[in-house]
Amino acid sequence: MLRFNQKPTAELQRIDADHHLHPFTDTKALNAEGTRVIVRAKGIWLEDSDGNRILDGMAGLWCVNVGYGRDEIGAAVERQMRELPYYNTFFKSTHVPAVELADKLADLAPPHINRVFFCGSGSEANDTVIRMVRHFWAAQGQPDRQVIIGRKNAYHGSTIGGTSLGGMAAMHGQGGLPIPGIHHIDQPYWFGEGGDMDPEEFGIARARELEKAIADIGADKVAAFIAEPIQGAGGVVIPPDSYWPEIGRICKAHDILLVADEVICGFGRLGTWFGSDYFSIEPDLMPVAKGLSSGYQPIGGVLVSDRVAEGLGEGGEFFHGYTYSAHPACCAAALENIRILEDEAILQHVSTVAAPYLKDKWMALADHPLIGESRMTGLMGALELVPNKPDRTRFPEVGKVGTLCRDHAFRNGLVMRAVGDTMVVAPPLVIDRNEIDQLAALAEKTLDDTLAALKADGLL
Ligand code: PXG
Repeated sequence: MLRFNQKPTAELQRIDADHHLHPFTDTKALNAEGTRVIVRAKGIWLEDSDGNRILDGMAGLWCVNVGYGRDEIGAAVERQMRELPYYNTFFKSTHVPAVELADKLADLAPPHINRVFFCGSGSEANDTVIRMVRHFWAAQGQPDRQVIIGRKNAYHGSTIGGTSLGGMAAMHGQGGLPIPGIHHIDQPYWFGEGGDMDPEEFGIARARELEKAIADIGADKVAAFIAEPIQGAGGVVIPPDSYWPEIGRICKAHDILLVADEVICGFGRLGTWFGSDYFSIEPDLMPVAKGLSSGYQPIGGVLVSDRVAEGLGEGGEFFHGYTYSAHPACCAAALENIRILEDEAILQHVSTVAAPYLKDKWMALADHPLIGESRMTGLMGALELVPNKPDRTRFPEVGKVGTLCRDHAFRNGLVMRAVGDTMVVAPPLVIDRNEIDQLAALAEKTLDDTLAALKADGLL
């Protein structure tokens, strides 16, 4: 039992302000306002320390795929903790949960992917990607293939490697990133950047930026291209249908390794095991994390194609690994999580029930006067907030209205994320029809409240 469970909210907030530095936070501003204290959760519902029930439209941070309160996962972790709480997988050792999870992942991944390198998070997975693709090419006798091409506004994590691969300008602005040898091309974000182009034509144009970058840098210097099947943290950027096939063609034509960052899209979010299955992408590497354990334990990995695994094998020792690579308790959580996804047919629930039903309701929100576009694929959705519906222009101060809308959502008992002036949702995959009705109703009320507040302040 936690010693602090009985403390009042204000005291928890004070102690938190005194001692806890939060991720991605302006600490001074947060401490002036006070944190929200979440005490428990069940299914898709959070409860805060004041007893409020909140619908978690973000599945934690895009990760609690099987929903909260799954005692089976806790029990599996406890069993493993009693049996073998820790052992490493360095120095000629392995353990049962690592063997079993690796076998399972090879089963779920596309046929040409049969190996996994384990780590503790999505960021570590992407740091592994950088080291792995560069070493792979060196082992092939092409040590000059070092450049990795990513995309602007992509998110691949917050370590130095992850931040560098990602295309978040604000993150690069702190601490002199990206590291050398990373190049960024534009994203396939039609609503924000498509101009007068038709979406499919725009998809091809953005994919061809990869071909141009390869030509400019020289194919003999490019190691890999990395992208999320659907950009999550960037604002649920769903590429036009033309985009991924053209990217695939370009990577093959120039023998560039294709890395599909599956940290959000993996493990059922699009109703398939991987986003790559949904878009028919043929990746060489797939970093995974989040939904692998539904966030119950911190675990990530890089799923590796036969070609890359065998190529690496020619390079002698790969000097890379983490103390917690294949942590036994985390592997046990992931295995139990995957068992739940399979036994409860949760992917089928997403593809045949939850995603189509939520998409219907979500697309109807496009009629709201504040919404310029609504989009949804699988259980990843976005709403573009605009001041003037027909012409796709944005509010002058990016993020102000998004933040206002997010605050109204919380007040209404709904977690939605604001990415600038784009509202995003990615609920737990187990959300049922009745809960989808509630999510949509809360989102609509939130838009009405935001519109009323903007009018009251003379901003519209
Ligand atoms: N790749 C992708 C595609 C991600 O979305 C990471 C890698 C890094 O994973 P770790 O486990 O190191 O955090 C992510 C993480 C947000 C938000 O606010 C998104 C993420 C993390 C934190 C916040 O949308 N995605």
